[in-house]
Amino acid sequence: MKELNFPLNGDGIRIGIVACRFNDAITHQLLEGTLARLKKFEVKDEDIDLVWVAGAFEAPLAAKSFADSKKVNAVICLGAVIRGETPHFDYVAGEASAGIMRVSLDTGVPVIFGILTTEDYAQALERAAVKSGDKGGDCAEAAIEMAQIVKDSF
Ligand code: INI
Repeated sequence: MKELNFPLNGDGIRIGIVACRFNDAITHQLLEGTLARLKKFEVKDEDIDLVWVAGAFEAPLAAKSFADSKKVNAVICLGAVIRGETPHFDYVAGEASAGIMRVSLDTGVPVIFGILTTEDYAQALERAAVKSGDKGGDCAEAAIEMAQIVKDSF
């Protein structure tokens, strides 16, 4: 058996970030954690592109534009869909997650699902804040790891 193991190394990896303006205070927390963790693992600032979209529903298409450009090794989508705030939670959250997975599989470019889906605002804040859940940081690590797997492994 050959187990593929390598330390996280973001040097030379290019990242596209799609950030949702809806619930933007949450997205900013996620973004802060993502950028800090990308830096920690040596992703260069000039190798990061950021685009803002209206909400989670728009995230898959923006992610596809990044992926199709072939200028990034991974895309990270950041946002929050909060059940308490919308009767169409299931549509927005469901389409965002399905769309992101589809873009990833269709293009071969890893697209990381950093869109929180929570019951209420407090839960979203808890998961997003750098000092508590730091989901944005986790997404940065997942993006680097997947970029390395796709680039280097097989
Ligand atoms: N978009 C979100 O990112 N989060 C939400 O919680 C949300 N709610 O509550 O509706 C939301 N709606 C907007 C949606 O993503 C689109 O931007 C909009 O429908 C225009 O297409």
